[in-house]
Amino acid sequence: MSIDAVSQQIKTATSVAVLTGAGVSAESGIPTFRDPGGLWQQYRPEDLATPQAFQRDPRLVWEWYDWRRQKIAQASPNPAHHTLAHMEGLVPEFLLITQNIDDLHGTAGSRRLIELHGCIWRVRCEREGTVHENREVPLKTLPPRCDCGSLLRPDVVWFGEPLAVETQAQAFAAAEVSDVFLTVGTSAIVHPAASLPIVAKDRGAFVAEINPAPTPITPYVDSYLQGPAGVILPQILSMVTQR
Ligand code: BV8
Repeated sequence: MSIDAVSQQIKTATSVAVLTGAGVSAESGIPTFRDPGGLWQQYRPEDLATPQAFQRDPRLVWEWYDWRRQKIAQASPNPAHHTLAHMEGLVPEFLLITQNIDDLHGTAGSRRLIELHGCIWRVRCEREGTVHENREVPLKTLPPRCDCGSLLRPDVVWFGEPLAVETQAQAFAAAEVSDVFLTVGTSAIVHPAASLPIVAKDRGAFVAEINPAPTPITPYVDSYLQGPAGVILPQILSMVTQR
Protein backbone atom coordinates (compact mmCIF):
# COMPACT_ATOMS: atom_id res chain seq x y z
CA MET A 1 0.00 0.00 0.00
CA SER A 2 1.39 3.43 -0.88
CA ILE A 3 1.41 6.84 0.71
CA ASP A 4 -1.48 7.72 -1.60
CA ALA A 5 -3.60 4.87 -0.22
CA VAL A 6 -2.93 5.94 3.37
CA SER A 7 -3.74 9.57 2.49
CA GLN A 8 -7.05 8.50 0.91
CA GLN A 9 -7.97 6.58 4.06
CA ILE A 10 -7.26 9.65 6.23
CA LYS A 11 -9.19 11.94 3.86
CA THR A 12 -12.37 9.88 4.29
CA ALA A 13 -11.91 9.02 7.98
CA THR A 14 -14.12 10.31 10.79
CA SER A 15 -11.76 9.15 13.53
CA VAL A 16 -7.93 8.96 13.38
CA ALA A 17 -5.66 7.81 16.21
CA VAL A 18 -1.87 7.97 16.13
CA LEU A 19 0.65 6.20 18.39
CA THR A 20 4.17 7.64 18.46
CA GLY A 21 7.43 6.47 19.99
CA ALA A 22 10.99 7.68 20.28
CA GLY A 23 11.50 7.41 16.50
CA VAL A 24 9.48 10.57 15.83
CA SER A 25 12.00 12.54 17.94
CA ALA A 26 15.05 10.93 16.31
CA GLU A 27 15.18 13.64 13.60
CA SER A 28 15.18 16.23 16.39
CA GLY A 29 18.49 14.75 17.54
CA ILE A 30 17.12 12.83 20.53
CA PRO A 31 18.53 9.28 20.75
CA THR A 32 15.97 6.48 20.67
CA PHE A 33 16.03 3.66 23.19
CA ARG A 34 16.72 0.57 21.14
CA ASP A 35 18.45 1.75 17.97
CA PRO A 36 22.23 1.30 17.77
CA GLY A 37 23.78 3.90 20.06
CA GLY A 38 20.38 4.43 21.67
CA LEU A 39 19.69 5.22 25.29
CA TRP A 40 19.41 1.61 26.36
CA GLN A 41 22.70 0.66 24.67
CA GLN A 42 24.54 2.53 27.40
CA TYR A 43 22.24 1.43 30.18
CA ARG A 44 19.92 -1.50 30.92
CA PRO A 45 16.24 -0.55 31.46
CA GLU A 46 16.16 -2.41 34.77
CA ASP A 47 19.12 -0.28 35.89
CA LEU A 48 17.40 3.02 35.32
CA ALA A 49 13.69 3.07 34.42
CA THR A 50 12.23 1.17 37.39
CA PRO A 51 11.12 2.15 40.92
CA GLN A 52 13.64 -0.34 42.32
CA ALA A 53 16.48 1.37 40.46
CA PHE A 54 15.35 4.71 41.85
CA GLN A 55 15.18 3.38 45.41
CA ARG A 56 18.60 1.80 44.97
CA ASP A 57 20.36 4.79 43.43
CA PRO A 58 18.24 7.95 42.95
CA ARG A 59 21.31 9.97 41.99
CA LEU A 60 22.23 7.61 39.10
CA VAL A 61 18.66 7.64 37.77
CA TRP A 62 18.52 11.43 38.00
CA GLU A 63 21.91 11.79 36.26
CA TRP A 64 20.37 9.89 33.31
CA TYR A 65 17.19 11.99 33.27
CA ASP A 66 19.12 15.22 33.74
CA TRP A 67 21.29 14.26 30.72
CA ARG A 68 18.12 13.58 28.69
CA ARG A 69 16.54 16.87 29.86
CA GLN A 70 19.62 18.72 28.62
CA LYS A 71 19.41 17.01 25.20
CA ILE A 72 15.67 17.64 24.94
CA ALA A 73 16.07 21.30 25.96
CA GLN A 74 18.36 21.76 22.92
CA ALA A 75 15.95 19.97 20.56
CA SER A 76 13.14 21.39 18.44
CA PRO A 77 10.12 19.67 16.95
CA ASN A 78 10.84 18.23 13.48
CA PRO A 79 8.47 17.95 10.46
CA ALA A 80 6.95 14.78 11.95
CA HIS A 81 5.78 16.68 15.03
CA HIS A 82 4.54 19.65 13.01
CA THR A 83 2.64 17.42 10.58
CA LEU A 84 0.80 15.64 13.39
CA ALA A 85 -0.07 18.98 15.00
CA HIS A 86 -1.53 20.14 11.66
CA MET A 87 -3.33 16.83 11.04
CA GLU A 88 -5.41 17.07 14.22
CA GLY A 89 -7.44 19.90 12.69
CA LEU A 90 -8.21 18.00 9.47
CA VAL A 91 -10.38 15.17 10.85
CA PRO A 92 -13.48 15.31 13.06
CA GLU A 93 -12.00 13.03 15.75
CA PHE A 94 -8.23 12.88 16.26
CA LEU A 95 -6.09 11.68 19.15
CA LEU A 96 -2.30 11.60 19.30
CA ILE A 97 -1.12 9.00 21.83
CA THR A 98 2.56 9.35 22.58
CA GLN A 99 4.96 7.15 24.55
CA ASN A 100 7.47 9.98 24.47
CA ILE A 101 8.15 12.13 27.52
CA ASP A 102 9.97 14.92 25.65
CA ASP A 103 6.90 17.15 25.13
CA LEU A 104 7.95 17.89 21.54
CA HIS A 105 4.41 17.15 20.34
CA GLY A 106 3.08 19.79 22.75
CA THR A 107 5.77 22.24 21.68
CA ALA A 108 4.78 21.64 18.04
CA GLY A 109 1.19 22.61 18.89
CA SER A 110 -0.56 19.26 19.31
CA ARG A 111 -3.49 19.66 21.70
CA ARG A 112 -5.49 16.46 21.14
CA LEU A 113 -2.64 14.64 22.83
CA ILE A 114 -2.15 12.15 25.67
CA GLU A 115 1.22 11.20 27.17
CA LEU A 116 1.07 7.50 28.06
CA HIS A 117 4.40 7.47 29.91
CA GLY A 118 4.34 10.93 31.51
CA CYS A 119 6.54 13.95 30.90
CA ILE A 120 10.21 14.60 31.66
CA TRP A 121 9.42 18.25 32.53
CA ARG A 122 7.25 17.25 35.49
CA VAL A 123 8.56 16.07 38.88
CA ARG A 124 6.63 14.31 41.65
CA CYS A 125 7.27 14.34 45.40
CA GLU A 126 7.88 10.81 46.68
CA ARG A 127 6.16 11.57 49.98
CA GLU A 128 3.35 14.01 49.12
CA GLY A 129 2.65 12.78 45.57
CA THR A 130 2.35 16.41 44.42
CA VAL A 131 3.39 17.11 40.83
CA HIS A 132 5.12 20.27 39.62
CA GLU A 133 6.60 21.47 36.38
CA ASN A 134 10.39 21.77 36.58
CA ARG A 135 12.39 22.97 33.57
CA GLU A 136 15.69 23.69 35.34
CA VAL A 137 18.53 22.65 32.99
CA PRO A 138 20.85 21.37 34.25
CA LEU A 139 19.40 20.50 37.65
CA LYS A 140 21.36 22.31 40.37
CA THR A 141 21.05 19.46 42.88
CA LEU A 142 20.99 15.74 42.11
CA PRO A 143 18.78 14.15 43.22
CA PRO A 144 16.38 17.14 43.52
CA ARG A 145 14.31 17.40 46.67
CA CYS A 146 10.86 18.74 47.48
CA ASP A 147 10.46 21.70 49.89
CA CYS A 148 9.23 19.05 52.34
CA GLY A 149 12.70 17.48 52.19
CA SER A 150 11.62 14.27 50.39
CA LEU A 151 13.04 13.05 47.10
CA LEU A 152 11.51 14.24 43.86
CA ARG A 153 11.18 11.70 41.02
CA PRO A 154 10.51 12.23 37.31
CA ASP A 155 6.73 12.17 36.69
CA VAL A 156 7.05 9.30 34.22
CA VAL A 157 5.83 5.68 34.11
CA TRP A 158 8.64 3.20 34.80
CA PHE A 159 8.70 -0.51 34.00
CA GLY A 160 6.50 -2.40 36.40
CA GLU A 161 4.41 0.71 37.13
CA PRO A 162 0.84 1.00 35.90
CA LEU A 163 -0.11 3.71 33.42
CA ALA A 164 -2.58 6.35 34.65
CA VAL A 165 -6.00 4.68 34.49
CA GLU A 166 -7.70 7.56 32.69
CA THR A 167 -4.90 7.97 30.14
CA GLN A 168 -4.85 4.26 29.32
CA ALA A 169 -8.65 4.15 29.01
CA GLN A 170 -8.64 7.16 26.66
CA ALA A 171 -5.96 5.59 24.47
CA PHE A 172 -7.74 2.24 24.10
CA ALA A 173 -11.12 3.93 23.54
CA ALA A 174 -9.60 5.97 20.70
CA ALA A 175 -7.99 2.85 19.16
CA GLU A 176 -11.28 0.97 19.34
CA VAL A 177 -13.28 3.60 17.44
CA SER A 178 -10.57 4.69 15.00
CA ASP A 179 -11.16 4.37 11.25
CA VAL A 180 -7.43 4.92 10.70
CA PHE A 181 -4.65 4.08 13.20
CA LEU A 182 -1.09 5.24 12.50
CA THR A 183 1.79 3.74 14.49
CA VAL A 184 4.85 5.92 14.01
CA GLY A 185 8.44 5.56 15.24
CA THR A 186 7.93 2.85 17.82
CA SER A 187 9.56 -0.57 18.12
CA ALA A 188 6.17 -1.91 19.31
CA ILE A 189 7.83 -3.80 22.17
CA VAL A 190 6.56 -1.96 25.26
CA HIS A 191 3.09 -2.78 26.53
CA PRO A 192 0.34 -1.81 26.96
CA ALA A 193 1.12 0.81 24.23
CA ALA A 194 2.16 -1.89 21.75
CA SER A 195 -1.32 -3.45 21.97
CA LEU A 196 -3.05 -0.32 20.67
CA PRO A 197 -2.51 -0.92 16.93
CA ILE A 198 -3.60 -4.54 17.34
CA VAL A 199 -6.79 -3.48 19.13
CA ALA A 200 -7.48 -0.94 16.37
CA LYS A 201 -6.92 -3.58 13.68
CA ASP A 202 -9.17 -6.08 15.47
CA ARG A 203 -11.93 -3.44 15.55
CA GLY A 204 -11.67 -2.90 11.78
CA ALA A 205 -9.39 0.14 11.56
CA PHE A 206 -7.04 0.69 8.62
CA VAL A 207 -3.62 0.45 10.32
CA ALA A 208 -0.47 1.98 8.82
CA GLU A 209 3.05 1.83 10.25
CA ILE A 210 5.77 4.41 9.56
CA ASN A 211 9.25 3.22 10.52
CA PRO A 212 12.62 2.81 8.74
CA ALA A 213 12.77 -0.73 10.14
CA PRO A 214 10.10 -3.45 10.46
CA THR A 215 8.75 -4.24 13.94
CA PRO A 216 6.81 -7.16 15.50
CA ILE A 217 3.54 -5.61 14.29
CA THR A 218 4.63 -4.97 10.69
CA PRO A 219 3.10 -8.30 9.54
CA TYR A 220 -0.30 -7.22 10.91
CA VAL A 221 -0.63 -3.71 9.47
CA ASP A 222 -2.51 -2.80 6.30
CA SER A 223 0.26 -0.54 5.08
CA TYR A 224 3.93 -0.43 6.07
CA LEU A 225 5.59 2.79 4.89
CA GLN A 226 9.32 2.24 5.29
CA GLY A 227 11.23 5.44 6.02
CA PRO A 228 11.72 8.30 8.47
CA ALA A 229 8.64 9.92 9.98
CA GLY A 230 9.97 13.41 9.22
CA VAL A 231 9.87 12.58 5.50
CA ILE A 232 6.81 10.32 5.17
CA LEU A 233 4.33 12.22 7.38
CA PRO A 234 4.69 15.50 5.43
CA GLN A 235 4.18 13.55 2.18
CA ILE A 236 0.96 12.09 3.59
CA LEU A 237 -0.22 15.51 4.77
CA SER A 238 0.37 17.15 1.39
CA MET A 239 -1.73 14.44 -0.30
CA VAL A 240 -4.47 14.70 2.34
CA THR A 241 -4.73 18.48 1.85
CA GLN A 242 -4.70 18.27 -1.96
CA ARG A 243 -8.11 19.15 -3.46
C1 BV8 B 1 2.83 -2.16 33.09
C2 BV8 B 1 9.87 5.49 30.95
C3 BV8 B 1 1.44 -3.25 34.64
C4 BV8 B 1 9.85 6.90 30.58
C5 BV8 B 1 9.23 3.57 29.62
C6 BV8 B 1 5.51 -9.06 28.37
C7 BV8 B 1 4.40 -8.75 27.62
C8 BV8 B 1 3.70 -7.58 27.86
C9 BV8 B 1 4.14 -6.68 28.84
C10 BV8 B 1 5.25 -6.99 29.54
C11 BV8 B 1 5.94 -8.18 29.34
N1 BV8 B 1 6.98 -8.20 30.22
C12 BV8 B 1 6.97 -7.07 30.95
C13 BV8 B 1 5.94 -6.34 30.57
C14 BV8 B 1 5.53 -5.06 31.08
C15 BV8 B 1 6.39 -3.91 30.57
C16 BV8 B 1 6.87 -4.10 29.14
O1 BV8 B 1 6.15 -3.83 28.20
N2 BV8 B 1 8.12 -4.57 28.98
C17 BV8 B 1 8.65 -4.77 27.65
C18 BV8 B 1 10.14 -4.40 27.63
C19 BV8 B 1 8.39 -6.21 27.24
N3 BV8 B 1 5.53 -2.77 30.60
C20 BV8 B 1 5.42 -2.06 31.73
O2 BV8 B 1 6.07 -2.30 32.74
C21 BV8 B 1 4.39 -0.95 31.72
N4 BV8 B 1 3.58 -1.07 32.89
O3 BV8 B 1 2.74 -3.06 32.30
O4 BV8 B 1 2.25 -2.12 34.31
C22 BV8 B 1 0.99 -3.04 36.04
C23 BV8 B 1 -0.39 -3.00 36.29
C24 BV8 B 1 -0.81 -2.85 37.59
C25 BV8 B 1 0.11 -2.70 38.64
C26 BV8 B 1 1.48 -2.72 38.37
C27 BV8 B 1 1.93 -2.89 37.06
C28 BV8 B 1 5.09 0.40 31.73
C29 BV8 B 1 5.73 0.65 30.40
C30 BV8 B 1 6.39 2.03 30.40
C31 BV8 B 1 7.84 1.87 30.69
N5 BV8 B 1 8.51 3.16 30.62
N6 BV8 B 1 9.92 4.70 29.72
C32 BV8 B 1 11.14 7.23 29.91
O5 BV8 B 1 12.19 7.24 30.59
O6 BV8 B 1 11.10 7.49 28.69
S1 BV8 B 1 9.28 2.65 28.21
C33 BV8 B 1 10.31 3.31 27.04
O7 BV8 B 1 10.11 2.50 25.88
C34 BV8 B 1 9.96 4.71 26.62
O8 BV8 B 1 8.83 5.25 27.25
C35 BV8 B 1 9.64 4.54 25.13
O9 BV8 B 1 8.72 5.43 24.70
C36 BV8 B 1 9.14 3.16 25.14
C37 BV8 B 1 8.95 2.48 23.82
O10 BV8 B 1 10.12 2.60 23.08
P1 BV8 B 1 9.96 3.32 21.65
O11 BV8 B 1 9.35 4.64 21.86
O12 BV8 B 1 9.29 2.39 20.71
O13 BV8 B 1 11.47 3.54 21.27
P2 BV8 B 1 12.50 2.47 20.69
O14 BV8 B 1 13.86 3.06 20.78
O15 BV8 B 1 12.23 1.13 21.30
O16 BV8 B 1 12.10 2.37 19.14
C38 BV8 B 1 12.32 3.48 18.28
C39 BV8 B 1 11.74 3.11 16.95
O17 BV8 B 1 11.85 4.25 16.11
C40 BV8 B 1 12.47 1.98 16.25
O18 BV8 B 1 11.52 1.05 15.74
C41 BV8 B 1 13.20 2.66 15.09
O19 BV8 B 1 13.28 1.83 13.95
C42 BV8 B 1 12.29 3.83 14.84
N7 BV8 B 1 12.92 5.01 14.23
C43 BV8 B 1 14.21 5.43 14.31
N8 BV8 B 1 14.35 6.59 13.61
C44 BV8 B 1 13.12 6.88 13.10
C45 BV8 B 1 12.21 5.89 13.50
N9 BV8 B 1 10.91 5.91 13.16
C46 BV8 B 1 10.48 6.93 12.38
N10 BV8 B 1 11.29 7.93 11.96
C47 BV8 B 1 12.61 7.93 12.30
N11 BV8 B 1 13.42 8.93 11.88
